[in-house]
Amino acid sequence: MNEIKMAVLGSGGVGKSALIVRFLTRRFIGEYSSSSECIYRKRLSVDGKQTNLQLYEPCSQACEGMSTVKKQISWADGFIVVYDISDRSSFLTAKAIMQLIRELRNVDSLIFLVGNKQDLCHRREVQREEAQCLAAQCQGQFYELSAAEHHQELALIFSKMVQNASLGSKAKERRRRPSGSRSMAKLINNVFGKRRKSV
Ligand SMILES: Nc1nc2c(ncn2[C@@H]2O[C@H](COP(=O)(O)OP(=O)(O)O)[C@@H](O)[C@H]2O)c(=O)[nH]1
Ligand SMILES: [Mg+2]
Repeated sequence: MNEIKMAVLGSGGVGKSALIVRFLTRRFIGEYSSSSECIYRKRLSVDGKQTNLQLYEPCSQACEGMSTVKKQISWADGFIVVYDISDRSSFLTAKAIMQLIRELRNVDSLIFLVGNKQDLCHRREVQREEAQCLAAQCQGQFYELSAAEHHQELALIFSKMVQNASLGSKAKERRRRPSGSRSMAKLINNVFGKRRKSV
């Protein structure tokens, strides 16, 4: 079974829980607990293959030290870095997180930069162009939306992330496993009737 691990990062109050809960339940509740870190799990079918998606959200308080962020960065296959378009400081935090991800991980790891709370565009403090530019600099993709109002866009972002992550892991597997050992795996598979787990 495919495993995809995503970390949803960003400063407190930008709407990380709102985005995740909206994606998982289609509902926008409005108030979310922020006192503990959470891993949400969802089983999906990606290109006909069963996939376990894990979404990690760190707690919004206290545990934002560098070593914690570094641990989260090494754990995940993909990152959704969230800021609030009506809060400039949240964009600066997102920028620091993106740069740290690129320092610690190679360009294979996926980063989606998401500007949330688009419904508050009358209080906009971050221009789209600036965010687009940051995403491009960090080889990431950029989206702007509102967890409160846009369920479909949100579902699209998550499914893109899952699809890209699963393509990425397939490519990695191909690179790791030369064709000789692939046919050996097939042989073992045929003999024992079980697929060998890739390491
Ligand atoms: N107006 C508006 N408020 C939002 C949106 N998304 C989240 N919020 C609100 O922002 C606050 C913080 O959201 P939360 O998901 O707890 O943020 P987190 O700390 O990043 O997990 C809550 O009061 C949410 O209702 C949005 O798209 N628009
Ligand atoms: Mg939260």
